[in-house]
Amino acid sequence: MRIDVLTLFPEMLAGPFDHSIIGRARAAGVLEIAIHNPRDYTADKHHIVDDYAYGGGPGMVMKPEPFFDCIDAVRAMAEPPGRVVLLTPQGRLLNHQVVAELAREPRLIVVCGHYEGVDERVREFLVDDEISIGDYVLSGGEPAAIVLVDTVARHQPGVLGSEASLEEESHAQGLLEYPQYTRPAEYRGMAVPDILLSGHHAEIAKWRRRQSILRTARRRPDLLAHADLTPAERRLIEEADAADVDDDPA
Ligand code: 4G3
Repeated sequence: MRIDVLTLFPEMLAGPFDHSIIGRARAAGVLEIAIHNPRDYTADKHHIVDDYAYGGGPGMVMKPEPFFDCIDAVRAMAEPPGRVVLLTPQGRLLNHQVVAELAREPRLIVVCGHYEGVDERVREFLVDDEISIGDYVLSGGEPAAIVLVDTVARHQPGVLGSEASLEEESHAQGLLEYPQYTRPAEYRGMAVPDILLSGHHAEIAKWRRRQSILRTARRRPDLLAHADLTPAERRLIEEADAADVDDDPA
């Protein structure tokens, strides 16, 4: 997969794209990332990328020409043309399903907005998809682009340790993750649950599933609507609700 990122602040992205999951995906050759600055596609002496809003009002608006010219040039660099994604608070909310959908694309062109927004003609005629990483406003789209690229990178085959780990992850199953422990078995009087030290793999799997379900019911009941639960597991939640049986402090 190839991802082209358009940003007026390329320095904000260089570091994050060189390390951890994204760095590994690039090193493995399953993800190619190229960063472009629309300012480099301006023709005027001062390389102006923003202007006052027609109709007045506070703040600046990003001009259309640098985006159109930059995307024309970027599209000519490789095939296929690529879906253009704008990161904006007005976009559809990013979640596991949206990530899985974007991760199947052979190419994405990700646009980071700034100021009070971009000229509406960019949205209307250049952008295919508007995505938001959450209901809050950022100073610019760059942190959102890092989130998007990271989540899409971990869906590329061969990026995670084993193919199984993505499916087991939080949200893939519509459930939150179960509690994890490592050594020591007791630390400052806090013990690891006995079951995890028992070596009974089937019992451990049952305990983890139960923890995932109860934790999701308590913290994110909205996720249960789409979770794949057996009737017995649905009853478990009702019983826990009635008895308030829950070891989760949250
Ligand atoms: C306004 C994305 C601001 C319009 C970007 C871009 C939050 C998110 C910006 C626009 C952003 C988000 C830049 N803030 N929740 N700020 O994903 O197109």
